[in-house]
Amino acid sequence: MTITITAFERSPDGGKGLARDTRVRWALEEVGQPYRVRPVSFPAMKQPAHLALHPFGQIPTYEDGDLALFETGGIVHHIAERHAGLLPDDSNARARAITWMFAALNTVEPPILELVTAKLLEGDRPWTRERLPLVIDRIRNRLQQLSARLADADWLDGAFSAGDLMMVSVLLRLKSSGILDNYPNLAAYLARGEARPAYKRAFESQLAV
Ligand SMILES: N[C@@H](CCC(=O)N[C@@H](CS)C(=O)NCC(=O)O)C(=O)O
Repeated sequence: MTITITAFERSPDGGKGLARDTRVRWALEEVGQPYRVRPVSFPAMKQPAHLALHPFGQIPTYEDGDLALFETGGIVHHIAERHAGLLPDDSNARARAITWMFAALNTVEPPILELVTAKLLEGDRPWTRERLPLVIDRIRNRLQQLSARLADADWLDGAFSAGDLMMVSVLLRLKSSGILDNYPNLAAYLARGEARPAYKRAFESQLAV
């Protein structure tokens, strides 16, 4: 049974790899699992057939035989539990790696998404000029803390894990903003993630679509 994921038929980022199917592709590439991609259009995402897979009408989804999943946290965690390569064997180290996945999605990604909303969806609102510095401050606060924890380590907790995959995926959204320039260890961390052969394969495959 081949794993099938969904992705944008036409990604709004024009192939920069910021759509969230990239992190699922990356996880599958890291563990060496082949997969198929079913592209979906924006209207199709809101139709019953796709809503049956994803209650919020979004991508990506993941199908493997009888199992259908949505939410990248759940999908990447499932891939990491089912295949070797993304979670350590030691149970405490494994729990910490999973904690970093949650930290990426629940603590670091929300302020970064606020910036995306402020710039792309609310850029023309009169209050955006005042709001933007507050949003950027919240991001800087999180980056400062993350940078302090990472220090001069390569990865967040020993070897590369699903926690790093998720954290790098979340930080990628800041790449063009210049905000990471103040945190050289985070910029280097991002570059290390992007340099992984599995990430490169994931990036190239989403770009091809
Ligand atoms: N929390 C969800 C977010 C999914 C999400 O926001 N997907 C975006 C693409 S990256 C999407 O489908 N946007 C279109 C829409 O919401 O209509 C996850 O991590 O899977």
